Amino acid sequence: MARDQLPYEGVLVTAFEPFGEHETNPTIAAAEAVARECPGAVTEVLPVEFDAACTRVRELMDEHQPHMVISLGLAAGRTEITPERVAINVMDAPIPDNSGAQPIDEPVVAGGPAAHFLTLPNKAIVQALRDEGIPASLSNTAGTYVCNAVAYAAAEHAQTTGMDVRTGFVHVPSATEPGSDTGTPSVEQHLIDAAVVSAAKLSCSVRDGDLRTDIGATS
Ligand code: PCA
Repeated sequence: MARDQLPYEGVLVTAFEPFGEHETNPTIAAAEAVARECPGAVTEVLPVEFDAACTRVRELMDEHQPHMVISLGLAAGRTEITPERVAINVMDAPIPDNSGAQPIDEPVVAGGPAAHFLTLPNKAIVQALRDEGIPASLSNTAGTYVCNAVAYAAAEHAQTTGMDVRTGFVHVPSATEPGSDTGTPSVEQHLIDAAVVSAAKLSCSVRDGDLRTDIGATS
């Protein structure tokens, strides 16, 4: 007998381990929130290692054949939840990754295109989060560290395998530590969790295209 499909089957959400000077990574709790609130979604915490993380996201895609990949990363210093528009084919690491690797100006995929547009409904996500009172904006750069590499690897894998999947990336700010003021911009963890859950749910309801709204940037 065919098993009933759970509502969020086919959604893959990845988080990252802590890295660099960060003792925690708020994406882990956000992925746990997705696991709780989106039945059927697959979640996994990736190592902050260029090679291992890119390999693992490809394996997860092969294994689960998702229709949507939402990768999450910490962007300390940002003040808003920021879906990423694009991933570029370069690894230029300002600090070593958690395995000690520090590639400088190397491609994520040798011979791959310079960039991939990410295909989540990013503007619809930004609009929905703003409507919920959560600070959000569209980002035009995912940086050149492990997050960008994973976003690129997933998009490239989707294209080269012909998989019918939307791939995207959402950077989140540091989470506010209760009672502490570190001076780093931060958003409360429960809002980060709510934002990521909303992004996952919304992406499932907007299956094609995106909103056409003027939230681009002049610089
Ligand atoms: N943020 C880093 C890597 C892991 C993470 O959470 C980045 O933005 O590249």
